[in-house]
Amino acid sequence: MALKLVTAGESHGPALVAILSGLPSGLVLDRSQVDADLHRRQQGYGRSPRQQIERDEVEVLAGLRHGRTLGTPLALIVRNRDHKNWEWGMSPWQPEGEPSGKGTKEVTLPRPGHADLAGALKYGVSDVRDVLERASARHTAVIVAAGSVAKALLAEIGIAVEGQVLTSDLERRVDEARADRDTVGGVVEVRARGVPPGFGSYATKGERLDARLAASLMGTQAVKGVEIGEGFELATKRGSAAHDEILRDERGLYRKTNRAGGIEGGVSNGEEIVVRAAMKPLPTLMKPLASVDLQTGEQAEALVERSDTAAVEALAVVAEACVAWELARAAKEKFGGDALGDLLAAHHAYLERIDWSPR
Ligand code: EPS
Repeated sequence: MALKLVTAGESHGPALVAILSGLPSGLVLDRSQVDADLHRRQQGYGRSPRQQIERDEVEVLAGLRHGRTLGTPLALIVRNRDHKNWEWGMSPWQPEGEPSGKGTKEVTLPRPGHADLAGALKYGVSDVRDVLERASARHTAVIVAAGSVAKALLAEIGIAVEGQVLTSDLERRVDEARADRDTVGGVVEVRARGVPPGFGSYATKGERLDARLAASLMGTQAVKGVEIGEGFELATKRGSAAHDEILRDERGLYRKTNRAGGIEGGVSNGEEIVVRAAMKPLPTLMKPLASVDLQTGEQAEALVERSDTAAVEALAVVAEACVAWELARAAKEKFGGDALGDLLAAHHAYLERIDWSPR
C-alpha cells in the first residue's frame, strides 16, 4: 500500500490532525524524537509571541501500540494551546453564550500576499477568518510530525534528511524589518544522504521525484520558488560544465560533482539529494498595505494581527519534513512491504543487485 498523508486543522481551532496510512508494521517510533522536531519548528529568530503560548507535542490516537506501528492508519494530533483564547470564536459548533475571547469580530480586510482575498472569493465567505485559519502556516506542525515518522522509516534504510537556512545575516534583517514593522523571507536547503539510485520514475510527470519534491515544497505556506541542485544556475552554463560525469571505484558508481542535486530524469541517481526553497516575506504587516473592505467595498488598510517577522528557520524544519515524507513515499513504492522486515529485505536485495553503495 502506498504511503498517504491527510491533514486537517485550523490555526486557532482545537487541534491539528494528521492521518498517515500505508506505513509498514513494526516501525519503532520515539515520541521524544517527534516532539524534538516539533520543538525545532517552533524555534527561530523572528517568530510571533504565539510561540510562547504553544508547546507543540504529538499525541497518537491510533495505529501505534507500545511504540510500534501496527501497519494500520496512524492518527496524530497536535493541540493548539491558544484555542483556549478562541473557544467562542473558533468553536466547531454553534457557540453558546455571549461572544468572548478572540475571533468574535468578522475579518473583512484581506491581506495582500495571504490566501485571504482569493479564498474569500472562492469559498463565498463573508468572514475572512474562515479562510485564514486553515491557510495559516500553523498547519505545518503536523507536517513536521508526519516528517518525523518518515525520517524514522528512512533511517531504517540508511537515509538521513536535514534542512538548514541559507539566508545570511538573518538576525540583522529580522531586527531591521521588525523596527520598520515589516517582514522578511529567505532561502532554505534540504539535503538527503544515502538515497539509492531509483527513487521516482521518468515514466510519468506524477512519478518524477523532482516534481514531487517541488510540489511538496511549493505546497508549503509562503514558498514561491523551488530548485533542485544548481537549478536556475544551470540555465547559464554549457552542457559540458553542467552535467555530472559518471565515475566508478571499488564502492561502485559515483559522481565527483552533484550539480543535478541527486536527481536525473526524475529519478534519484545515488548522489545526495539537494533541494532549495525560497520563502516570500510573510504577508501580515504591522504597517499594512492597501486593501479593500469586503463588506463596504471601500479602500482601506489590510488586517493587522499578531504575526511572525520571519519564519525562515521554521521553514528549514518544515522543508526537511516535506522532503522526508516524499522520500519515504518513494521508498515504500520501491521496496513495498507490509512488515518493516519485508521492506528492509527488498532494500537489501536491491543494493545487492546494483553497482552502488552509500558513501
Ligand atoms: C500565521 C500567523 C501567526 C503565526 C502562525 C502562522 O499565528 P498567530 O496569528 O496565532 O500569531 O504564529 O504560525 C504558528 C502559529 C505556528 O505554530 O507556526 C499565519 O498566518 O500563517
